[in-house]
Amino acid sequence: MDRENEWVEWIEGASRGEKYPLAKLISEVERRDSNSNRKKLFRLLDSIPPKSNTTIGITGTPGAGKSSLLGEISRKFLEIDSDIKLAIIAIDPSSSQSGGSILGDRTRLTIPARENRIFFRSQASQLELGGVNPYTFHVLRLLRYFFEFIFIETVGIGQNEIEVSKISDFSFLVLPPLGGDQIQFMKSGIMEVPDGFVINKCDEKELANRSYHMLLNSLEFLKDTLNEKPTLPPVFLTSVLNRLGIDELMKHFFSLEKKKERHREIESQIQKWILAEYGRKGMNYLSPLLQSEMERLRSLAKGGSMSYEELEEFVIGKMESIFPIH
Ligand SMILES: Nc1nc2c(ncn2[C@@H]2O[C@H](COP(=O)(O)OP(=O)(O)OP(=O)(O)O)[C@@H](O)[C@H]2O)c(=O)[nH]1
Ligand SMILES: [Mg+2]
Repeated sequence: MDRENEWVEWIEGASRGEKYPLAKLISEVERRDSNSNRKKLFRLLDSIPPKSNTTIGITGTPGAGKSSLLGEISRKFLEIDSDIKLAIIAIDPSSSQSGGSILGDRTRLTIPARENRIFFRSQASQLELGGVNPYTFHVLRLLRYFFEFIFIETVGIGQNEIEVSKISDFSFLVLPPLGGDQIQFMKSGIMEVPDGFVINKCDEKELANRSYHMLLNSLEFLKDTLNEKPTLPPVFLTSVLNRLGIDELMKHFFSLEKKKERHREIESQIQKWILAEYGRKGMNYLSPLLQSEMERLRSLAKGGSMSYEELEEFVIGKMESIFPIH
């Protein structure tokens, strides 16, 4: 069967909620150098009526309970009688194992095989600590054709949190109950990014209250340091262990009003791509060139006929001749 016919079949299957054809489609957009394939595939996908969807990035410190929360949300989601569908992409820092096994195993969540309202996918991370994979964006684009809600779990705060907030409509930071070192990073400005905070593992009331006030104080402090005073993002207290606070969090997720235009996401991806591509091409040109210049540079440096600064200027001049700035 030719490729496009196969794709049409997969798209039909995925639209019916079948997991295997959807997994096939995902593999297709995750392929390296898949530009021409992707172009055709997304053109085919555009024939499906668009769905309205919300994408939510769940990020936070390792082991804070992100997967457990998503597992619990999935469980509750399945109890609700509705047509809407939910997908979860977990960017796994340590493993490239496929499927929902990781999330499922960790959270002991068992989803009936025939259940087609929920879909899990793990994606190997490029970075050691769970950063967004270059293909996450395309997988997200693809999932938007089939699911109303899409969660993306990534590990880490700071850069990863910013990355995921660029490709999702909303992002939430999950933290364990707070300690002194957390207060430090809150002051660093990272706290401006998320649309909400979840303090998980609030198994005891006292611990929960203390953490809540600590976080609130830090946010107030941060707010005071900003010129444009933002409204404080909501803070949720949860315990997966005692099944506390999950309903409130879930209700909030499902009531979020879209705030981001899709084209902003595309702009940020294009910008990222251009920077990476420009840099990669630049290095490809420069490496052999500089290799052959190295001998000359070395002898110039050795002979003392050029100062260090002149050598620097010389190399920069070479680079500029390849990639003119103006
Ligand atoms: N006491 C307590 N433990 C919890 C709670 N939620 C999760 N855990 C435990 O915390 C550990 C880590 O949970 P995960 O859900 O894997 O955390 P994660 O943030 O997804 O972890 P990574 O993806 O590895 O960063 C597991 O042993 C969970 O059982 C909670 O509310 N209370
Ligand atoms: Mg996890």
